[in-house]
Amino acid sequence: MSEEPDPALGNGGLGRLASCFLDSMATLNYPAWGYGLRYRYGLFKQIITKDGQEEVAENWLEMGNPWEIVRNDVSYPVKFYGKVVEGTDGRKHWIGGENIKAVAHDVPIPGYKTKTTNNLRLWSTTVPSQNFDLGAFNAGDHAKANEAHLNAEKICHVLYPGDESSEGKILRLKQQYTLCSASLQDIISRFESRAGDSLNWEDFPSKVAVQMNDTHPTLCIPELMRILMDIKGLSWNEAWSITERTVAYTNHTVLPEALEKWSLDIMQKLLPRHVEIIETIDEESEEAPDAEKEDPEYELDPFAKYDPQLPRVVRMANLCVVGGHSVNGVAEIHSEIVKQDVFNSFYEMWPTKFQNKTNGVTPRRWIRFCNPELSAIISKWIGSDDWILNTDKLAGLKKFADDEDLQSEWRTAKRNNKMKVVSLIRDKTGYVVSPDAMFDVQVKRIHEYKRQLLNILGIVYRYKKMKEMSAKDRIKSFVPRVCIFGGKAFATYVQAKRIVKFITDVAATVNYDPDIGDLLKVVFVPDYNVSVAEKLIPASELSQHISTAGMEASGTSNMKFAMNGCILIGTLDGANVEIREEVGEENFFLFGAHAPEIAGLRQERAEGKFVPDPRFEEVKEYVRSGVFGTSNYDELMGSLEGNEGYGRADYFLVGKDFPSYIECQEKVDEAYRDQKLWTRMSILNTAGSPKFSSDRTIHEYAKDIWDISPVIMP
Ligand code: 4GP
Repeated sequence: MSEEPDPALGNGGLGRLASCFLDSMATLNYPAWGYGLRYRYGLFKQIITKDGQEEVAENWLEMGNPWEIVRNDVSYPVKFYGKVVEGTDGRKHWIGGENIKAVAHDVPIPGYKTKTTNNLRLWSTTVPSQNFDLGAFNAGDHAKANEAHLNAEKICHVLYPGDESSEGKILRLKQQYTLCSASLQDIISRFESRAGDSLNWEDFPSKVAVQMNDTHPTLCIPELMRILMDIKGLSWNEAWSITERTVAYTNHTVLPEALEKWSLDIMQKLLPRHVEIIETIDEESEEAPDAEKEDPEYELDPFAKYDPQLPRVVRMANLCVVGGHSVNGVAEIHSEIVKQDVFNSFYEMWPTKFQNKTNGVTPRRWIRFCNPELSAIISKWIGSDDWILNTDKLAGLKKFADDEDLQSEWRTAKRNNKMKVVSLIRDKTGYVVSPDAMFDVQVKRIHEYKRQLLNILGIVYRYKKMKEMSAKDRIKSFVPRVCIFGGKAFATYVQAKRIVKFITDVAATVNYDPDIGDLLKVVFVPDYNVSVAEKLIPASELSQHISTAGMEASGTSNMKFAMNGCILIGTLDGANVEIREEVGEENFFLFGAHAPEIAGLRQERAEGKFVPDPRFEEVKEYVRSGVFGTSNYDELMGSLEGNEGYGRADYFLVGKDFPSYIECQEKVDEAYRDQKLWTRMSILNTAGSPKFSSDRTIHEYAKDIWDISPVIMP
């Protein structure tokens, strides 16, 4: 039974990666802190109804949080709006405006088998005490008296508040600035108190490294500049040199719509001093060598307009690249795309800034904790549990991959884990599934580029073929499968929500079809989160990582599945490429177009030159015939065709990859029929996963970007 809810502090791979990093940094004794916001409510709790996904508030703090220590003694002022004036001292002063207070909540992060415990410091927001309007309150105007409170507290109300309205946009920018300002003030105050009388700002970059996890903390750059110049009295050149050597940037996505752009108007009002600083950074960066190359205005100018009709925007990722000393992608293929495509002009100008840091996951949570039975088997066959701290030891399983005793223990552990998921599925969906079927899983945020639609259309194709056969042929031709989905669609992402609804409709038809029985079940597990992942991953036999090549930066669940002896079906994308190299090509089911082909294929598609496979046409027609209920799937199917009104024609190339996907799925069935072969492949996935420990990743960040060494407390 679970005693407490998951912390609702993240949305997907980005936040979960940070959690793995915290575990590794503490375990490896690196002196490191994590910073974030203490959201009162998470993204949302997902409920699945007959209409698809519904969102309700995720009140994870309802029963309190026993793991945090409220630090009322650690708080910092944060300002918004106001104006900038020049003081008699020649410094800029940011005055007036709205003033709030960020209060620290500390979450201790103990390392594994070490005394080191690091800190995750989360900020909540409130008003400075003198801001409570006691006069208004006593005069009966309670709303007015509480206004400042509400304004301050709503900053940390929810993770990723809707940002379609301008209020929503302002709130998000306030969140980002609060995180940057409070965290930097905290870092600086620690630096000053440790330096004592020998304070020298030049030492700052050798004592502090700030790693920006995506663009949300970009404001660290102008904020550090502001503090150093306006408060500490340094010159522009001094402050810039310190900032640039302190800050580094990790890019986690190449999707243009996910690269943040902030309206200059909003930023100007909310953070007037920061806009002055960004403008100066912009002017200075234009003087960088070779800036005239290509289209420097467009590429380099953080203010560059996408369209002269649109208001000016600040492109946060560009600012990160200009202001940081290091830029990294999160898997080899992704880091190449970052250099050759997304930030190519910058790369040509500063080639040495760019690096790769392939993601990793912590083996403590993602094997030892979530899969105790498999862990015991691994320790027994390797001869110790050292692998928990040194995943290289997992390679020791390779030599036993065909050993019948290991194989039998391995299968028993998988079967026991599957039994737990049978119960979970029954509890959460009411569906009864067989533990003898293959568990085929796709769990991740619902997004068109991740192509849950390809998976479900493959299932529909399978179902149609089953229906066309006699009972005898059906049993001969198909391996029984339980196809499991999980993941949240962002509340305003209409197409993703259609996909959720479609999956649940297919489930409702297939699961009650007496012709099919246990040969095929489809399940959408509601409210996917870390706790659900901890159960599903150890029980999975096949997992799907089937994004359009070039679009998934890395993926991290692919690593967790491989570690737990699950075999992957996937495209050559993100970390799949490296996983396949490590576990061996014969232990990975590969299909689909490759990244360098994608642009050409899209062009072909747009020009109407694409000839769809008849099996793809057949499956769409079947869906449209109404087999899966009364819903009209015109928009969904139309998006695969680019019919008028449905936008870009199959931008994610579901149609192009469909034939190779279903053919690959036939190979999966074939391999699964040979349980010895399958178990060997499974063992070799675990044995081939040492590289994907976040310990390896963190050692690389420490050495190549932060220049820090482990510190063992006496
Ligand atoms: C995710 C990427 O989509 C995923 O490929 C990657 O593994 C993960 O970051 C960690 O690097 N990005 C996000 C996001 O979650 O919000 O951009």
